[in-house]
Amino acid sequence: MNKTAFITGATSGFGEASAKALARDGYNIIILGRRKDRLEKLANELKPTKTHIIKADVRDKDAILSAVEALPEEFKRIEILVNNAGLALGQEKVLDASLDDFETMIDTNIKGLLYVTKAVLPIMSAQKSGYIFNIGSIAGNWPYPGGNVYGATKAFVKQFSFNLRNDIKGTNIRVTNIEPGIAKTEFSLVRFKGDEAKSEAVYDGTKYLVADDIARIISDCAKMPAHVNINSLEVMATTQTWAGFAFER
Ligand code: NDP
Ligand code: 8X3
Repeated sequence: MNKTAFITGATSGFGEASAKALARDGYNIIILGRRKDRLEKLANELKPTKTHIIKADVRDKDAILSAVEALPEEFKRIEILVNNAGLALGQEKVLDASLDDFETMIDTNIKGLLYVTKAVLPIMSAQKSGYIFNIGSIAGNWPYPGGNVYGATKAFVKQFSFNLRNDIKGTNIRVTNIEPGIAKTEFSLVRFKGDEAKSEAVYDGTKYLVADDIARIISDCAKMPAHVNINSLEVMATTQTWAGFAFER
């Protein structure tokens, strides 16, 4: 069998939870991220599931293409790709925000996702089956102050997901853009560059989504009959709603 699921950004949050869920569903697992110690710990936890580690930065095009090229035989039949690696950096307004942060988000959330997709697509196309989950965000659907470039990268992910479907017509490959609202992972700690108080304040006093919620959605979508394609799936905590429009007075 050796049906394989490939999860990027598996060292934390949604990616780690998805790797565990898909291992429980019987897939061999490829986990990718930059933190090797966490990848090794996860591979250990996933035993007896067959797990292959790729320690790489999704921004490194050559590393991504060659790692997929060099996959061991039992991990070559990639049926699921979870394009999850990504981040927000800062929440300052454009005027005050850092260009370096903008570039890191664009390089990771857009270009990194493209590199992994381009590396894996020939495999799915040749086997005429596969399921690509792109992790977008509500930030790609709805603007909020300080969401500027992060939201724009996730809007790219959404539109790319839809356009990809047109280009792979006839291959049986499914594509779903998952668009979560606020969820407690390391996301805010990364966004606020290690400031724990600022990160905790995001989640303080409310009931947020957790990584397992997203992993469960991925696992459940993958179990839908092969003729069903969910184009996009926006999911928020029940406690999260919209704030309305602002007026300048
Ligand atoms: P975490 O910070 O907990 O996890 C992010 C993962 O991405 C880590 O495993 C990290 O691994 C990996 N990653 C980041 N940059 C790179 C890179 N350059 N190369 C390889 N891996 C990378 O956050 P989440 O689990 O919350 O985030 C996962 C995805 O979900 C992101 O795309 C995020 O934008 C999106 N999202 C998050 C929401 C939230 O509220 N939490 C809501 C909506 C969407 P490592 O550092 O080891 O490389
Ligand atoms: C993460 C959700 O609303 O913090 O993508 O941007 S939000």
